[in-house]
Amino acid sequence: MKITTLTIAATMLSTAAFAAGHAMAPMVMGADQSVANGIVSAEKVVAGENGWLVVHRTDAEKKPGPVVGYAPLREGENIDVAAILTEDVMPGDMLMLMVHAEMGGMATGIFEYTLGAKEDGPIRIDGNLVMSVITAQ
Ligand SMILES: [Cu+2]
Repeated sequence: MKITTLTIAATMLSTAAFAAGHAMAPMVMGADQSVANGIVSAEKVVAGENGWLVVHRTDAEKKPGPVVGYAPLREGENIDVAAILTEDVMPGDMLMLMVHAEMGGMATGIFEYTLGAKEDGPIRIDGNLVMSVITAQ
C-alpha cells in the first residue's frame, strides 16, 4: 500500500517535470559507421537517469540479440558515447544501440545485464524500447 502511493507520487512528479520542459525524452541517435577501431559510437544519447548504452547484435527483424558492448550514460544529454566492442563485428552486421537503466543489480556502476536479465535492464517509454539500429560498414 505504501509502495503504491510512493509510485503514484513519483509518476506525478516525473509528469510534472516533462510538462515543465525540464526533462528531455530518452533517445539514441546513431548512424551507420565503421567499427574497424573496435568502437561503436552514438552521436547523442538522452537518458532519464544514469544508466548504460548497450550494444546488441540484431538483424532485419530488429530483435535485440547478444550484448557486444556497453558504455555508461549520465542522466540527461550524452554526446559521442563510445562503447568498446567485446567481440568482432563485421561490415554488414547490424547493431542495436539501446538505453538501459542502472538498477536492480547487486552493484552500482557495474554493468550486470545479460540478455533477458532484469538487472540493469532496458528502459521503456510507453512500452517501447529506446534504441537505434545501425549497420557496421
Ligand atoms: Cu538492451
